[in-house]
Amino acid sequence: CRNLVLILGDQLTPSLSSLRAADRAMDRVLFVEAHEETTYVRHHKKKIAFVLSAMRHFAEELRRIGWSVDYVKLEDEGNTGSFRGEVERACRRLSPQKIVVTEPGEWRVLEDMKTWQAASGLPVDILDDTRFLCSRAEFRAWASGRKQLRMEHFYRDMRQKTGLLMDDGKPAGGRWNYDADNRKPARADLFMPEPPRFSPDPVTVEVLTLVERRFTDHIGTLRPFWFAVTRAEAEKAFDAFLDHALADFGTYQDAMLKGEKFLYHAVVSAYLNAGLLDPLDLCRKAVAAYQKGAAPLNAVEGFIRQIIGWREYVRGIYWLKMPDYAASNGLGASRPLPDFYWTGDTDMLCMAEAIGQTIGDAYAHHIQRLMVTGNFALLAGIDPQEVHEWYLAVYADAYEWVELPNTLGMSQFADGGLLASKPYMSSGNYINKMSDYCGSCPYEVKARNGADACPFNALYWDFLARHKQSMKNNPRLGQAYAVWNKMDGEKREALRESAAIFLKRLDEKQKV
Ligand code: FAD
Ligand code: DLZ
Ligand code: SF4
Repeated sequence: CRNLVLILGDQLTPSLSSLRAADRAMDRVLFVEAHEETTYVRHHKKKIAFVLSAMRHFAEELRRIGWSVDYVKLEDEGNTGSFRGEVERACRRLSPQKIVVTEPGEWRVLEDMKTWQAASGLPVDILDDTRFLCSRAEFRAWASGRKQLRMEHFYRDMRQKTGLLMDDGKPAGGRWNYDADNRKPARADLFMPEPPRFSPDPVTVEVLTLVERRFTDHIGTLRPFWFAVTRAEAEKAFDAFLDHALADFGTYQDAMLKGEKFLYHAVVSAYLNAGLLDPLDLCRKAVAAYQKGAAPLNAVEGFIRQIIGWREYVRGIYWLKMPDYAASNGLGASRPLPDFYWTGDTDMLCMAEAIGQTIGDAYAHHIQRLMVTGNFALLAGIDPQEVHEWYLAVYADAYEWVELPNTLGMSQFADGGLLASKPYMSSGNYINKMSDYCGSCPYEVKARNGADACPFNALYWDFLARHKQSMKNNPRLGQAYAVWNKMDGEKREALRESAAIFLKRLDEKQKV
């Protein structure tokens, strides 16, 4: 063949830059199921099954429209288990003149790709990933010379750039942000839309059998497997969100309810990140729903902010700050990740719910990730590297470019406040306000200290006390420190002692 075009498991997009640069008649497309990719963290079984099945379906789709495709399955004879090994093997087989790839989503893979030219003696073209609205170079230009890299400023530029919800250069409705109308707790008797479930076809069934056999020691329940694995199915899932959930997306964005995994969330991140859905297309459809009166502005603005704002912004930060970013540990946290993150075996009901559904479906919504599992790890001083590996492994939507800044920056405040102006942390009070968990929890959310008290309470104050030196001047923590400073000494001592007892139990691996 003329060129060898390698497509990665999160590049399943017909308009991918490498495919656009290729010629059906002369070039060969290569897909590789790589042992290294399936195990560089111990991904959730459903995540592996999703990626492999979606890859196989996409390869078939390309074949159908006339591409020549080489597809190396995980257990094919001779599979070397790595991208590099398989590219070398394909070069020997096909004698291409050039290797063409779209830049990968992870730094480690890009570094590897940079060595391929020397190793193979062939030119390697690494093309921009044009599926993002803001290229790496554009983000770098946006960031240069700024003292603070605030998402809100970036987001406004992206609104201008895309014209989404803009009227003559001004934000629709007169404001950029409608969060004041959002973030209400939900009631359990509300109508809850469920994301559509797709039955595994023979291709998926084969993958499920493979995953079941090969990845027994990975986290997660494999069946029932209900994810979309093709573009057509993913589009159906998004249409269902538009029809049944978008209108209430904003209002209940931060709510949590027992047994309700999805509430009014879109549940499309795995599809978006793998390339089955296009971010701008989703935003345009959401805006169209607003324009025809099917969804209010607070919902639609909130939704597009997550995609053209947060999603693009964290990617920009990732590429701007890697590789040093991955090692950041600004708070010096070093406690090992408790085992119950892998099993859900804890009395804390909020944690058991978030972890339990994560094990079941490789999904938890944003506030569960940020204010339950993330909040706990932050307050308990868990080593951010271990927290990062956990988030990267357990969620079907997790790739380092999006997971790392969310975990180290937004959730663990390990990057020294680059991404978030204050740590996202709370006592049990916030969880109680936003959920119905606490009523069924053996811990008492209103109690501040003592064996039965909600652990988040003492840990919250203990965290503030531990980090007083570095955080007391943060204006956004002024109120919390004012309360702490006014508290009488005995109360403070009792809180710190309660936290110490809890952390000791954690360290001794007692059930908490
Ligand atoms: P919705 O709530 O319906 O939002 C719609 C879309 O907006 C999402 O599909 C997603 O593409 C985008 N989005 C929303 N918030 C963010 C965000 N903070 N960063 C980037 N995109 C966002 N998201 C991932 O895609 N992959 C990850 O590995 C990941 N790791 C996270 C780790 C932590 C500690 C935290 C706090 C958040 C993480 N997020 C991650 C962001 C967010 O939690 C998920 O995108 C969201 O829960 C996906 O569910 P959904 O599709 O129902 O999203
Ligand atoms: C996540 C993942 C998994 C589990 N397996 C594969 C695989 O076998 N082959 C592949 O091409 N990609 C896989 N992926 C996605 C890659 O890890 C992803 O493309 C890189 O991390 C870059 O984002
Ligand atoms: Fe979580 Fe505390 Fe509420 Fe229990 S009482 S569910 S531990 S916030």
